Amino acid sequence: MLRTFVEHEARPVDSLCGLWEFTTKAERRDRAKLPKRYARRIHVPSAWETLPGLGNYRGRAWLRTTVDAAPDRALRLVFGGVSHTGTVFVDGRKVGHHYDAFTPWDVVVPGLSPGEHELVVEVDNSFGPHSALHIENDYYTYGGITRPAQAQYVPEVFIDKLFATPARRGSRWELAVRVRLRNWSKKRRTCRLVVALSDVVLDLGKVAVGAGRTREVRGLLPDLEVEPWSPASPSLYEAVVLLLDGDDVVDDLVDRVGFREIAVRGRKLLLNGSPLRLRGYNRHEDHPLFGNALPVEAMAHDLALLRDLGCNFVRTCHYPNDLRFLDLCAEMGICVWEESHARSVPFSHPRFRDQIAASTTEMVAWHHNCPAILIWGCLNECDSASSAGRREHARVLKLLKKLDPSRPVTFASNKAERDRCLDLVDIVSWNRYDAWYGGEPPDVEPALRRALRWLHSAKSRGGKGKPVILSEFGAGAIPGCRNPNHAKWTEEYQAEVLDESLRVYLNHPDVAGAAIWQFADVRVTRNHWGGRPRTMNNKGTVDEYRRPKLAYDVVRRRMHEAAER
Ligand code: ADA
Repeated sequence: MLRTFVEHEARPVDSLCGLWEFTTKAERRDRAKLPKRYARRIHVPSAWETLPGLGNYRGRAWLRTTVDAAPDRALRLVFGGVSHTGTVFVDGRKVGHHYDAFTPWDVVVPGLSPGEHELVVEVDNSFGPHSALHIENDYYTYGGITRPAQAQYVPEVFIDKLFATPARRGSRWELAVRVRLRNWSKKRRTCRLVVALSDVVLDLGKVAVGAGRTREVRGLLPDLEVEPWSPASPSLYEAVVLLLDGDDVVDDLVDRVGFREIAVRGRKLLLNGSPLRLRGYNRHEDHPLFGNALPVEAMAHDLALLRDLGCNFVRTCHYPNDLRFLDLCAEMGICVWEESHARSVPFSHPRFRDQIAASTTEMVAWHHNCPAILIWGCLNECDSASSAGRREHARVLKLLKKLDPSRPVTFASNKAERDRCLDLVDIVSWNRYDAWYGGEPPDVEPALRRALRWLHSAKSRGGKGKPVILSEFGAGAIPGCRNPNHAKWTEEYQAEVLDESLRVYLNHPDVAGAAIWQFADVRVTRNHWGGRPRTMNNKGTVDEYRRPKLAYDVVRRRMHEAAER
């Protein structure tokens, strides 16, 4: 399942999860377009680095299975995530291609004869001129079909997406809906469209969609008496979209919505009209046993630890996350800042503009309805200090606003007083390491005071009066490295840094949110910064296997104290 709940009752769906045949380029002897022999088997989803001997494999590989086609319906292949480039072949014919590990994508294949067909996915995780976003970095780009995949069987006109946006109207709510329909056939087709939420039904009437075209239909479900969504009470409702031919349901889509409104008022964030303070972590999708292909049980375990730590907030640094993780956040009342894929990437890369636009567009298209996502982010620690960099920030932030005007936007900046983009955002977000890359714990408070004084002056060029999130802060601790003198890299020093940072950030009236860098230790690429200790980013409060460091109890105490205030 791509989600934690069933999305289709009427549309037939087959899971593509399980063992596929697998071979890497290094293992191939033939020169054909597709391999003639597959050396071994691999599980979908998984990262190939978890297979013996492939721990460092970077390059191309092929995965093969079979898939059924159905009469009168097209095969729609949906991939939750392929890391990082996937090219799809059915019976040897190329039918689809997608770049970026972190967004879902689909391929519609009409005209297949009913019965079994060969499905091959060529996967590439190499770096180079074809890849602007996956580069040597402070996290690892794994290889493989790393999120669940599905075969769906869709009629000529099918429901592609639902975009649902709740709004408060006094004590009642309304839900604006936009349904995207696609027609893969060579003829114009008409069908009836209905949207339902609990017992409220909105009949959108007959809709015609031209041959090979996409069409969007809008409607409003007014005056709804519903329980709002909040971290304390994460109520969810099923929105059901139906396509009818006469009385027959020919296609459907179920998504979940939560009724909540996030707003910026002065220096505060408001959730459903009340001030909200975000307390939590930056979390990478990374685990030594699974790479970036965490099973849902491991995701739920991470969230259980975050809850135990007293958190209400996760930042999905530095890319869109697995839909199932977002579903769990919605169910557990964990607020999310989700950002499109980019960490300190150079804007000069020839593919930067089209790849960042695709990551941003696909993120909003597939994740729009998740009520837990309160903030859209982008461009972590990119060049926000020059006029050329400002142009790129303006482009991506404007795109985010156009795709979804209902959520505030931000980016995590490490440019401090040199930033030239703060007028472009709703929330000012700072990555600050005042007690790690230079400085010591007593420096945290005066550094924040100075930064806020600058921000709320004309010198910040547009940041004045906006809410602030401390989007990263922390210190590295090599697990088990202990030293009574609190030397750098010890668990003691990390605990001290986090204790002081949380004391300052969680108590300051002008700080609307704080996200520790980071939840767990993660693998980084070998050449990042010439190599980090253990080839890991060691700033986790838990290690890569989720074993707590000394800081765990310190964070837990500070977060719970703040929650009770
Ligand atoms: C940056 C960056 C993170 C990580 C962190 C660190 O702020 O956004 O991805 O690299 O610093 O550990 O230095």
